[in-house]
Amino acid sequence: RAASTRPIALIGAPTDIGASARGAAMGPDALRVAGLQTALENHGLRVLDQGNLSGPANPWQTPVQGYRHLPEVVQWNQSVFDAVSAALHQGHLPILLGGDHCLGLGSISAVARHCAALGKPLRVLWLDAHADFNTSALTPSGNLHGMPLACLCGLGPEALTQLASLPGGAPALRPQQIRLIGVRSVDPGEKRLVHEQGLEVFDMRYIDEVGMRQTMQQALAGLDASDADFHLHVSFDVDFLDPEIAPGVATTVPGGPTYREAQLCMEMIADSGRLASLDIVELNPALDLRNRTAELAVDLVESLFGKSTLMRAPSSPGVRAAW
Ligand code: EXY
Ligand code: MN
Ligand code: MN
Ligand code: MN
Repeated sequence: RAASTRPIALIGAPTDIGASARGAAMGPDALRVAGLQTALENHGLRVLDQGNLSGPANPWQTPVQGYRHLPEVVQWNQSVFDAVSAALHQGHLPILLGGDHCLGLGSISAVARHCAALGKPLRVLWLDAHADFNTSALTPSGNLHGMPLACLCGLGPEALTQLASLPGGAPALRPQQIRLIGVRSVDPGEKRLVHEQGLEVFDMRYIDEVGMRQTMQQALAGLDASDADFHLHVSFDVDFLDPEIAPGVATTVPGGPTYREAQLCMEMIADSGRLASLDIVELNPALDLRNRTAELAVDLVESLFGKSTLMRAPSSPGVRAAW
């Protein structure tokens, strides 16, 4: 199926307000320097770079009641919510350029509100080494980039769980809408909560055992139901990738998807034809090597938007070239 022909809106959110280390604030510009806009344009897509949002500086303080920088995190996410909402309203496909993963809150709250208003079913793929499902009681760090998914499910401070302001104060997401992919580092209390909430998790052990192909088939299952026009949101934490290929993140965890596995993951999402919004988060140029991780992220995002090296229909055995 053809990739979306909607214009793409690039929205930069240069902050590391929810992170464990400084540097992710430079993510948006590193992705620009790596040629994100041109790469997408080369696939025939229209791309509008809306520049960077602004927000409070990182005061780099210790946690207060289990949260680090909560007021600043709220402010940044409110700006992201407004910008992503506006892009969706104009019929654009928003790509949030983070910034750390706490910003997924504002982005996905906007998507959830948009889908609720249109009566569209929503599914979220969370590509991450972590589950990002901590609460103030469970967090070992107080860093809000470890909590956005729990907040989206209604577990967290009201200023964050109510960003979408859905009717009846409903949370932005129900756990059934989420697929966690690539997970390999979860805190003990966080693990219990993920199970209690019933999230569908495709951890690295699962990917090792069944392969990326079957993993993605399952994660994308049901999206092609002809009676439902699904909105698919992808929240791409760059630490999803194996640190051997993606060193430019602060929270590296060994044993992530290889280059080929990551490509297959992105290509299968593209084949679903449902991608309608995206976050690219946690890229930390201060830790990168010659912008290699940013360039890899751009390469993968190209695949996500339909760049393919296939010489045959997916999964067909026709290896003989057609010319
Ligand atoms: N689970 C740890 C914490 O909550 O502090 C680490 C979270 C890292 C989150 C990264 C970005 O996805
Ligand atoms: Mn994350
Ligand atoms: Mn992560
Ligand atoms: Mn590619």
